[in-house]
Amino acid sequence: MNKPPSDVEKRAEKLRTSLLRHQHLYHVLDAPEISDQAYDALMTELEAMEREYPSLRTPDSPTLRIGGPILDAFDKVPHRVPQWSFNDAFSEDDMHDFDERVQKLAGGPVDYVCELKIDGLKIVLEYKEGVLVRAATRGDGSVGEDVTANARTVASIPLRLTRPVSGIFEGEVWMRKSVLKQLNEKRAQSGEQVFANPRNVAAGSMRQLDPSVTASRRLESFVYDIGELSGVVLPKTQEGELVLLSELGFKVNPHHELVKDIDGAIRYWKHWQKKAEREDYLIDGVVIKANQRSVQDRLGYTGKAPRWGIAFKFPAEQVTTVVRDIVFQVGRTGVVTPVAELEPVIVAGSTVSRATLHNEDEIKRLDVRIGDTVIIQKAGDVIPDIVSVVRELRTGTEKPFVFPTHISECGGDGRIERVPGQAAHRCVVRDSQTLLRRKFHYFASRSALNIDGCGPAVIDALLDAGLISTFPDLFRLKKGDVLALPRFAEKSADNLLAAIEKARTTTLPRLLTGLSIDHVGEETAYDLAMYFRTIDALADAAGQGPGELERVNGVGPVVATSVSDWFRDPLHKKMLNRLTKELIIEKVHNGSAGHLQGRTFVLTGTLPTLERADAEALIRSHGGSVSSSVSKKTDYVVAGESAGSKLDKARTLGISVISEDELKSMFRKS
Ligand code: 1X8
Repeated sequence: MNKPPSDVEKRAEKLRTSLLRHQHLYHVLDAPEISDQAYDALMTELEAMEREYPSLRTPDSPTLRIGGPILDAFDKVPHRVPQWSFNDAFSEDDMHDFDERVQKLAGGPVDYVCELKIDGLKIVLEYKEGVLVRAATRGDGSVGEDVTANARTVASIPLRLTRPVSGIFEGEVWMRKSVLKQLNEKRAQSGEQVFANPRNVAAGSMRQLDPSVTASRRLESFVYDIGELSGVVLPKTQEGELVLLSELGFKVNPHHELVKDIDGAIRYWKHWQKKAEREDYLIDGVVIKANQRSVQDRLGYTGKAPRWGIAFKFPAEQVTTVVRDIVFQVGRTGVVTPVAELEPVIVAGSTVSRATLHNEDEIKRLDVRIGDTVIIQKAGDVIPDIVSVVRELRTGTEKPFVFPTHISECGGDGRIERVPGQAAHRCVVRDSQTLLRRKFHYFASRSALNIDGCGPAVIDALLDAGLISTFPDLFRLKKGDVLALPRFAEKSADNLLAAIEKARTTTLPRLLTGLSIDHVGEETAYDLAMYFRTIDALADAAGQGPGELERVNGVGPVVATSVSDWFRDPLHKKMLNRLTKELIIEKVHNGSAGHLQGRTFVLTGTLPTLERADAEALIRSHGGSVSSSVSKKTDYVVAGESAGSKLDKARTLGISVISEDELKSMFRKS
C-alpha cells in the first residue's frame, strides 16, 4: 500500500484531533468555535488525504461519521458486562418499598442520584486506550449485535475519549422529536410511510445495514453508566461517575440530581412527570440509583436486576377503544389467560389490539362484555391493561361474559379447571400434545436453550415427523433426519445441527428455565442455580421434598412444592437423566454471570494487597482465566511491584496493563 510521507501523517493526525474536538464542541457541548464552512473545509482536506493514503483511515477518524461500507448482517457480540435492566416501580408505594429494602440491606439511610429515563435504544460502547472499538445493542442482555459502524455516525458518541482509558460505557441512542417531525414531513412528501415514534426510528436507524442511512437520521446519545473501567480510578459515587463521563467526552444528560432520601426522589419524579413533555426527547420515567458505590456493591444484583436502583415509570397513558372479542391464550404450563381483542388504537406511541384480562375474577370485577367501550392503559413495554368499562356507552345488547368450561387450545377434550386456591384456570389434561408442543417451543427459545433458527415452525415439523418427542431427542438428530423435513436443504440442515450442537453447552439457569416447571421462570431458575450450583444437587434436594428448596432466596412454599413434584415424577427423572447426558452444563460462577468470561489475565510482580493465588481465584470466580505467559491472546496484564519481563512484553504487544485497584474495579458489577 502507498505509505504516506511523515508530514502528511502528522497533518492527518492534527486534522483528526481538531475535527474530533470541533465535533465534541458542536454536538456535545453545544458550543461551536468555528463556522460550518471552516469545519467542512477541514473535513474535505482529511477525506482527500484518506482517499490517497487509505492507511490514514484510523478507527477514530472523524470521516467515519459519514458512514462506512454496507454490511451483510450484524455480528453477534457477547457482552463482557451483563446488561441488566432496572426493576420498575409504578407508584409511590413501590418506591417506599424499594427504599425500605435498600436501607435494610445497606444498614441505614441512603442517598440517591435521580436521572431521566430516556426512551431510546440502549447502546453498549467499548473503548480501548481511548478509542471506540465496538458498539453493541443490548440484545437479550448477554449477547447483543455489533452496530459499531452505525454508532460511529452518531455525532455525540466520541470516537476518541479525552484520555486513553479502556472500558465499557452504557447509554441510550435517541432521536429528537423535532427531527422526527422533519423526517416524517419529507417522507410524506416523497410518498414513504411515516414513522410512529422517535424510539422506534432510533432503534430502526441503528439497525440499518447501510451506515450512511444511520448517519442521515441525525441520532443523538446520552451515556449514563460505566460497566468496566481501567486506566483511571473509578469514582466512588454515581454522581462522580457522571462527572467522569462528561470529562471523558460523553454527552451526559444534564438533568440529574442528588437527593438525600426517597422523598427527594419522589419529588424529582413528580417534577419531571409534568416537565418531561417539554424536552425534545422521549422520557418514560426516572431512574433512581444508590449514589455510593460501596452501597451498590453491598446490595448487588438479583437474577435479573440491580438491587440498588429502580426505574420509576411515569403513569401510563390512557385511551378508549371497543372490545371486539374475548379469547383465550394457553401457556406452556397449561395456564389459561383471557385476552380482550380490541379495535386497534395507539397508546404511548404504539398500536395496541389486545389487552390482558388476567383471570375470571378480573373479568367479573370489570364486568367486561363483548362490544363494550373500555379505557385501556399501557405502562412501558407491558401488555396493556383494561382500567374500566365506560358503562354509559352500552346499548343494551352486550351480554355478561360467561367463563367457558372447555377451551380447544388445551388439546385433548379441552376441559379447564380453576387452580385450587388461585384465580387462574388451567387445562385439566396437562400432558396433551398441544402443551408438549408449547414446552418444546419454549425449550428451544431465546429464554431457554437458545437454539438459533429453531423456532416454533421447525419444532412443529420435527414433532410432526416423529423425530422428537422428548427434549433429549433434539440432541440426537442426524442430518438425514433433518433433510427429510419439508423446506430443508443441505445448508439449512447443517445450520440447524450446528445451532443445536452449540446449544449443547449451556448454563444451569437456561436448562432450568427450559424445563417448563410450573412457577419457575427465568428469575427463579437463576436463584435455584445460584443456590444449588449443579443439577444433581438440586435434584437431590428436590427429591427430599420442598423443605430444603424453601431456603432459597425468592422461593416460597408454592414454588418449592412445584419444583419438588416435578423432580420426583419418574418420567421427568428419566427424561432429565437422558438430557443431562447430552448437555455440557457450564459451572455456576460465584454470585455473577461471570462477566469476565473469555478474558485472559496474566499476573506479574507483587500486588499491594492480594496474594497471587487470591487474585487468580477472584478472576476465575468471575469467569476469567489466568495464564502464566503474555501472548497476543492476553487481554490484561495485572502489574504489581517489581514487575519484570512480562510487563515489557505486554507493552510491546500493546496489551492493557492494569493495577490491582483497576482489577478490583472489574469485579464491581458482578
Ligand atoms: C435504562 C435507562 C437508564 C437511564 C436512562 N435511560 C434509560 N433508558 C439512566 O440510568 N439514566 S438505566 C436503564 C436500564 O434499565 N439499565
